[in-house]
Amino acid sequence: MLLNKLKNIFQKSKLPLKDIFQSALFGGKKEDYDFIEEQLILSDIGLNTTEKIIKRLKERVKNNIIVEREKIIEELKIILKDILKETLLPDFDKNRIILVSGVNGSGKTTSIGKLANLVIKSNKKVLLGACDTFRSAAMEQLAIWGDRTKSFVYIPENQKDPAAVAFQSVKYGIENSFDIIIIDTAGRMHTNKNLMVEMKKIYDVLYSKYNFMGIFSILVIDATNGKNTLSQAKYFKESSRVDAIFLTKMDGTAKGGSIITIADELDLPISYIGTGENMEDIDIFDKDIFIDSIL
Ligand SMILES: Nc1nc2c(ncn2[C@@H]2O[C@H](COP(=O)(O)OP(=O)(O)OP(=O)(O)O)[C@@H](O)[C@H]2O)c(=O)[nH]1
Ligand SMILES: [Mg+2]
Repeated sequence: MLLNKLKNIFQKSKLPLKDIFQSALFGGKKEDYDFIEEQLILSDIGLNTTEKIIKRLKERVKNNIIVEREKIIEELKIILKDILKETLLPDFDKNRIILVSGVNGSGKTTSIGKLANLVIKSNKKVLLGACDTFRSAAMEQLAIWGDRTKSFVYIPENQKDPAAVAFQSVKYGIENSFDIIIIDTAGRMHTNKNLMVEMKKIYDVLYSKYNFMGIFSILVIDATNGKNTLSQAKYFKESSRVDAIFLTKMDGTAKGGSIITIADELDLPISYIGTGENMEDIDIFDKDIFIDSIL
């Protein structure tokens, strides 16, 4: 995506800080820090992350130094860029299985379509494994993405166990020399214990049998869901290994503060962002552009 377009997308998630900072000088006093702390929390940054930011700000701005408030924004940018991890992308030469999980409606299947389209453009053969056996409509939806992207969709016959389907998809993919196998899973609420156990089973089967395929596990998070997603995402991270986050719906009303909090608290890198409903609406997350745009 063009740089300006990407900036516009990110600017929608702007932190509501700047007007306040422009108002006066920063004196490095307790009330100055309290004020910034309050503003960060009002910007949807979680308590832990806010405390981390304030601590680092104090280290960077020597006490009692009076500086322009603009300088504080620059310092915050440095701190926030440091808090966000470096973007982590699958290496499609080495990570041949992409496992996709997330809560209901977060955008998993759509993002799989986008990823398939990306990979196919580099002349690789892609298989999509329809492990969302929960609803038949889910398999149909994946089949549509298969048609659009010209990737093959493995649809199980008489097999309802998603872990078994994951296994079969990969087996089929290897036997038929597919380069990349992307596994779609059913959306699940983190509070549904059985479904989380099922997710772990998919994960365990793949890792025990096909670790050599370089599994890359992506957690899809709806960026417009705010901090609610944090506890959900923590459960996913606990029940299966997650390598990176795919942030969807960045074209919507995503809040910059909650994105920073999610990435910080989960201690996970962000890989891609979804910026619309079409297969081209995918971009690599760039933390520098993101932070410069939201502050
Ligand atoms: N605007 C926008 N919409 C998106 C994006 N990604 C997905 N969607 C929409 O979000 C809705 C849900 O997407 P799905 O891909 O079906 O989500 P899912 O996680 O597979 O859903 P379940 O399988 O039911 O859990 C659809 O209407 C998608 O078009 C995005 O980046 N931007
Ligand atoms: Mg789906």
